[in-house]
Amino acid sequence: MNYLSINEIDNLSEWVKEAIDLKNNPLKHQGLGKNKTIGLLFFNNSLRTRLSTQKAAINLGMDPIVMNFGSEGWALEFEDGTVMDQGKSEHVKEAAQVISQFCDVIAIRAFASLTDKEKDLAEEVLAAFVKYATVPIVNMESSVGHPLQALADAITMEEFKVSHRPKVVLSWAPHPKALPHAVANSFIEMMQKQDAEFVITHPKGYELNPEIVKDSIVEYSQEKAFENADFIYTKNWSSFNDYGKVISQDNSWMITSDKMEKTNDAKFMHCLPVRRNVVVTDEVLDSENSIVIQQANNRTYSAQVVLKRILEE
Ligand code: SN0
Repeated sequence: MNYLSINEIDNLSEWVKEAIDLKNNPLKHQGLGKNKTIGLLFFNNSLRTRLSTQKAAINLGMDPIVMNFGSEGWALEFEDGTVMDQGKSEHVKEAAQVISQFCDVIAIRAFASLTDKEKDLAEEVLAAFVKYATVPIVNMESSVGHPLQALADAITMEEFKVSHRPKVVLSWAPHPKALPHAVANSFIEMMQKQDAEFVITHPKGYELNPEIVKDSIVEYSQEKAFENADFIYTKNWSSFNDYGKVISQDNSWMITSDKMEKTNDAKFMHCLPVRRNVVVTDEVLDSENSIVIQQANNRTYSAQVVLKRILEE
């Protein structure tokens, strides 16, 4: 079993329940991963993903080993048939097979380039490891998705929801840099598996991939979207149509207390890292209703339920 996208989850409520059980008793399956190694490969920065995935592995008795390709690994070539006379030292074909001999599971973080839409949509890095590795692969944020984050989000909403069918709003917010679509994509795919009133809100021009949004509701008025919301999930992303571009930094989209007051006492969520007073004000982020720290804690249990299922196979 690989964990490449949210679509790997057959029964979301069962996975969430299992994660909450693991949270209550994290060391229960400590024998499961004995003498098993997980290799965490990073092509990009990480705080939560790196530490929570290691923590999850340790809770299951596994030994994590970590490699940073950005700074320490050989620059990898992903294309077939290339003449490797430029900067790339090693082909993923060898690298993935070699790493598979050292590891029982390989987890990979490789963000979208945001320059080559076609390669990003084809999941160039993740797909190459799936093709050439001989062990299960876990996605720790690829160009298209961040399914460990979305599963942690589902766990968090289960813990904090006050109504059976909450109103959940995914709101774009401004950011100085061009950010990937992965977190928003997986959150949408996860919400499509939930019984909830789900609304996406963003300025015109920030439409996400229609193949992911499908028939989820898009409301261009942030104010209208926030009415009666139980959860405000905030995330910046760059334009998908004008691929990878920052087309607006409209700070009237920043999450403020005034806006939160229009909701049904909504909880504030964000995957972190978050830019204070750009994406969200200090006041909201430091408020009682902000659950970003609890949300980050659930990263351990989302990773743990995934690794447990892989080990059990
Ligand atoms: C990443 C993203 O996909 O948006 C990772 C989120 C888990 N976020 C960033 O790269 C933020 C970087 C910044 O400078 O604020």
